[in-house]
Amino acid sequence: MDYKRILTVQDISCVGQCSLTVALPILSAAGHETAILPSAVLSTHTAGFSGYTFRDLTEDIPAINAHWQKEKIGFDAIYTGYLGSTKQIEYVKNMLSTLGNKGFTSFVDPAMADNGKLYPAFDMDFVNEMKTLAFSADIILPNITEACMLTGFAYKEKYDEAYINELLALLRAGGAKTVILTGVSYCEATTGVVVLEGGSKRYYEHRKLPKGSHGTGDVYASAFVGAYMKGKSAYEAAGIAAEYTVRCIENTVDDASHWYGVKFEPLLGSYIEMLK
Ligand code: PXL
Repeated sequence: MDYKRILTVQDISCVGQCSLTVALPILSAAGHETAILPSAVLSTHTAGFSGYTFRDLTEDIPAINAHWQKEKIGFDAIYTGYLGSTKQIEYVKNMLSTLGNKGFTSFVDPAMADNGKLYPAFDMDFVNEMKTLAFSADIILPNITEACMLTGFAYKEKYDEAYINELLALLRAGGAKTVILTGVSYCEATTGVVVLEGGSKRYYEHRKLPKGSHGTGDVYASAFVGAYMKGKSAYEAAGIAAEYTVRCIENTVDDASHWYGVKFEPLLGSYIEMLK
């Protein structure tokens, strides 16, 4: 009954524990049939490695979409992450409108920026096209930097609740439906996630570790999608994903050689337990 077919569209960073190498195992662990569409193939992710290869798969997408339509393959959800090009965003929007089963849910993680900066591969054309994808989705999962880029709001490292409320209002004015705003911290010891759904806004607060890790946005979004598609509410899914992500970071922080991602695999059992 709750066996869903989910398509996730994001890159394969062959090494680096992000995007598809994270989303596929987490969604599968949640018990979903997981189809993948690689947006690009990179030798590693782009945050901290240099000289990585990048093969853009944009031009493969229309034929893949056409084949799936011919075969009448549909999805209960499509979850998009790091995309390879501005043109690709347009193709992905088309997939959202052609490949959904009845009751379909679209999730967009506008994975393009963090800590006030765009990732190296992207420019403002990409941001502008991402706005149209994000504002058409049922659920978006931006961090504060991405939310600022989607709305043109000034990014601030230090902020208060009034700033976050203004940012949420701008997202809503842009057309956002449900918003899961990640990495919202009002004090030293904790951080959390704001869940804006319908007329309600709730904050899921959790412990903050002294050091951040790469790839946690993808672990978080994948765990959220997995839980939501198991029938959890947005707030419950936000909490499960936060708890799982924090455990993954705790499992990694002491290993200085493991700077490029989080060791999420040994904690998959605890994620499955939380979904029960
Ligand atoms: O985790 C986001 C991400 C995904 N894919 C690639 C990246 C990054 C972040 O830098 O470089 C290729």
